[in-house]
Amino acid sequence: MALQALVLDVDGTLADTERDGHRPAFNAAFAHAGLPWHWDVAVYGGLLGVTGGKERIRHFCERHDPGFLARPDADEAIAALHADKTRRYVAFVAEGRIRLRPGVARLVDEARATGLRLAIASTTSPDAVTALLQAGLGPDAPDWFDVIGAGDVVPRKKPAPDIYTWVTERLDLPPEECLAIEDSSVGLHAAVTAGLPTVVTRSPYTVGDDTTGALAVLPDLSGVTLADLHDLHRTVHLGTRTRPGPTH
Ligand code: XBP
Ligand code: MG
Repeated sequence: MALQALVLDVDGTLADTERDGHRPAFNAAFAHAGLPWHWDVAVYGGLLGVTGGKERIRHFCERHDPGFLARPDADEAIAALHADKTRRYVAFVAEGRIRLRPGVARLVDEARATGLRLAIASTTSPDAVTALLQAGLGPDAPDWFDVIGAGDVVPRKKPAPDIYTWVTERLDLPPEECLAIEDSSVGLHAAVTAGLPTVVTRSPYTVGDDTTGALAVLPDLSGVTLADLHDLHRTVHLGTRTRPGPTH
């Protein structure tokens, strides 16, 4: 079966967004709301196991500020904090503070030039995805993607497979005719459980993640051509898992 579409994760895969993008945006929103919370680099790394910003705030409160969750308007307060965080993140990205990872823009160009379909499967908010695509690839870039699955379109976020299933259904493709690119064990688990062969490009927060089940594990996409990805994808159907690409 030939490869028909690349399904790309966003945070950690298209760009290293977490440490210097999402994290300071959360902290700025907390400070603006007069909250004494601050997520340093190490604390935030621990919180990344919980995907989704609202879910991450709730998880933090359960452990460190249960009184906040006892407020009658806790759900609305978390949603408002997260909306403010997203606006701040979008502004950071629009200022050019976050760069795409090596090889990403070139592979997207190659895919477009050869008619390989593109899609996004992310836990982050749609506005955050749009901002990163526009800042990194150009103002029209969101239109290059046939499907953008992001945020709350599925109630169960990664590591649940739902966002990948949501995307492949809308692509109208069997999952095995797609190739996912992910950076984390939670993302890998989501993609593989949904049936997509998956390449992992590790990011700073995910260097120690378990990558069992990945088709290949690469430091990044520099030097990786679309032909390499087609070759890797072909090995799935040979059943050999002979990996022609570099596996670090
Ligand atoms: C990563 C996430 C997100 C981001 C923050 O998503 O888990 O929650 O950390 O973004 P992915 P939001 O790797 O699937 O792109 O605050 O918008 O959730
Ligand atoms: Mg990711």
